[in-house]
Parts: sequence; structure tokens; C-alpha cells
Amino acid sequence: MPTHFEIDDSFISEHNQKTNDWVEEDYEHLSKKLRRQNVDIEDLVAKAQGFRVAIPSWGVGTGGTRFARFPAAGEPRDIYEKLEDCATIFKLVCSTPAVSLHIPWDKPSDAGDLREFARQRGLHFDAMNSNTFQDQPGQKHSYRFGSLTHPERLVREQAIAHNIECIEIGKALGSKAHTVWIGDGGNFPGQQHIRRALERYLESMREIYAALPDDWRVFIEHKFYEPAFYSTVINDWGTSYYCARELGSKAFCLVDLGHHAPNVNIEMIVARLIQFGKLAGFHFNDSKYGDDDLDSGSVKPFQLFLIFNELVDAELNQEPYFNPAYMLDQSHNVTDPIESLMMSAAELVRAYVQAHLVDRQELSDAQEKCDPLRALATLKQAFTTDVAPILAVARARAGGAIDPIRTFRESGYRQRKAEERPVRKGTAASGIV
Ligand code: RM4
Ligand code: MN
Ligand code: MN
Repeated sequence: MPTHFEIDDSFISEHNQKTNDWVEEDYEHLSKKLRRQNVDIEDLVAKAQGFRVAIPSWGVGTGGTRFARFPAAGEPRDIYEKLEDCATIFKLVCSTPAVSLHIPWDKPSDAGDLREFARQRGLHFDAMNSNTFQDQPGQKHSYRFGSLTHPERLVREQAIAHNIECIEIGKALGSKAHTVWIGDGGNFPGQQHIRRALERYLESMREIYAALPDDWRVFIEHKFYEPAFYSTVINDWGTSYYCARELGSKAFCLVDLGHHAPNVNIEMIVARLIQFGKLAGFHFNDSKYGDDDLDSGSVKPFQLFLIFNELVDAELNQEPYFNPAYMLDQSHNVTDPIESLMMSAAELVRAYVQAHLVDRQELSDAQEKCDPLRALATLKQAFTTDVAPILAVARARAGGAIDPIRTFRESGYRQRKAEERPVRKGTAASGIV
């Protein structure tokens, strides 16, 4: 077995030494500032260290648009190499110990072996993801006109069987959740009977639900358009909520930030799902126009903060059924996927820590006294606090990098992987997000 390059712990700590001075100084300064607000900085470091977000296996490869995909040298060619990259991210940022798999892109030939490979790197498996939005080689029935909602029973049965297979693989890998996103819908008015399609969805989902082990959850992921451009079957959180309720107590609604029309108040959707005890979790990313093609927090960091404000409020209130699964789901087209994922993971911890800085008493007072300006100012005070030293210290104490991107670049990881991973003929491009 050839040895594969890994970033050494000593390389990380040497790198940290170089940057440690400013971190200590800034940390000290911030701790004094926070003390004036009666906040103990150490509590926030603990919060930062407790935050966890899963990496999507498909996120470590280059994505693509419907125009082109520009593969980069050193990309992972199979699930083992994807896990190597996930382990590298985890090593540097320390908040990403879980990986979410997409089947059949990541279908393991030996689940036990893959589980052990992950375990040795401190990784485990988060929610499984099925794929009935593409046809696979040798597949009997096509998903061209849908999967779980297809008019033909045989197509639906094939899609149901695929989802059940994902759960079976997940069981062997130690996963505890299954995410279903379908591309089903219509591209033309009249193409699909709108009510009947949803009925079929529920009928199919009931069979998938029945295959869930007792301690598993199923996540329904809505998306307002694409690939169906006229009508999408699971188009919004209301439809998702209705289906989750119909299915039962193990079904929850997943929020992918990129799956909403521009200007939608996503934090309100999050609050509603929390209130109704049906929030599954997230696929984090950012978007300007369409789907999830931007990194988390890159264009709307305030929105991300406001979402975390709802999440932290629920956490502090110990809302029933509140157990969100956090995952990134981004398409990386012009950046190194490892760098983008590390950056996004850090942005989430930032928003989470900032949300913990909100003076909840003050906010609630302002709300009760009908003082919108004070309410917004309270949120802004938390949002504008630069918590970077907290994030850096949290990472460094856990053995991670103070500056993950620089450490990664200077380690030469990607160049080494380019040598180790020459392009295989016919390697499938599995980076569509
Ligand atoms: C979809 C959706 C799903 C993801 C696929 C690849 O737009 O976000 O979560 O599994 O893309
Ligand atoms: Mn998604
Ligand atoms: Mn998406």
C-alpha cells in the first residue's frame, strides 16, 4: 500500500507558533471587551469547540455548472480519496468529523472496510443521500420524467428500492439518517398532475419510511426549482412540512439555503420548523440567484447570523425535537474545494459564536417594549463583534490550525495529491451539487 501524504501535526503546530503572537494579543483584548458585557470568553471558546458540521463527500470534488466543469489536478478519484480530503479538513479546522455520502457516487464495495478507514481518521458518517435525479449505467428504468412520483409504478419501485438500499448501506456505515432530495416535477404547464404527483410522492415515501430503523430519521429536502423548471413536487417548506407530518415522527424537514427564491426570509422558515418540531437540519451554502453555488456566508453573512440567532435561541430554550444536523452542500467551481469547505466551516462557527453573543434579555425587552431600533442594535452588536480570535484559539487548542487556509497552502497538500492521483481514464465527474 503506497503511503499517502498527510499534513503532519508538527507542521500545524510550527505554523501556529508563527502566528501565535497576534492571536494571544487579540484574544486578550477581546476577552477584556467581552468582560465589560459580562461575557466570559472561555464560554464562547467552548461553544466554538462544540460546534459540528458534516462535509458532503461530493463537495471535495470540483462541481460544475450546466455549461462546464473544470476539473483540477489532485482531485479525489474515489470515496477513499474523498475521505482523505475530509480528514485533512477535519485536521485543520477540527469542527468537521462527519461525512455525508451520496449513493451511488460513493457506493462502497466493502462498507466495513470504509467505516474502518474513516474511523482511523477520526471520521464517521452522517446522513446518507440518495440519487434518483440521474440515470446510472445499466439502470432498468429512466428517471427522465421523475422517480418517486413517476406515473409508472415500475419506475417508482426502482427509486424506492434505491432509497432502501441507501438506508441499508448507511446501517453498515453507522449512519443514523437518510436525506431524500428528488428532482421530480414538470418543465411545462400541464405536464404533470400537480396533486397526483404529490400523492405518489407520499405513497413512495411511506415505503421508504417503513424501512427506517427505529433510531433513524429521514430528512425531506425541498427545492423551489431545477431541474424541473415549471413545477417542482417538493418545492417549499410548507409541502415538506406537510409530508413530514403525514409520514410520522421520524420524518423532518431539511433546509438547504440555496433552495429558496431570492429574498425569502429563510430565518423565518427555520423558526417555524423549530416551533413545529420538524427541523431536520441544514445544507449550508450561499446563493445570489439560483442554487447553492456560493460558499457559506460569502454574500449574505448577516442572513447566516440571523439563522443562527434562531438556532441558538432554540438551543438555549431547549425546544422539543430540536436536534439539527448541520452539513455543507456547496458546488466549488473556481476554488480549491478543500479551501472553500474550510472557509465555510469557519463561517458557520463564526455565526454560531456571534449568535451566542446576543444579549437575549436585552433583545426580548426591546421586543416586548416595541422598540425595533434597540432590537436591531442588539443583534448588530453581536454580529459586528469580531470573534476571529475565539475561532483561532478554539482550533489551536484542539490541535487544528490558527490559519487553516495558509497552513493548507504551505503544506503543499494539493501538489502532493496531484502526483498521487493521476487522472484515471473514464473517472466519473461526481461533483454536481
Ligand atoms: C441538490 C440538493 C441535494 C444534493 C444534490 C447533489 O441540489 O442540494 O442535497 O444532494 O443537489
Ligand atoms: Mn442540498
Ligand atoms: Mn442544492
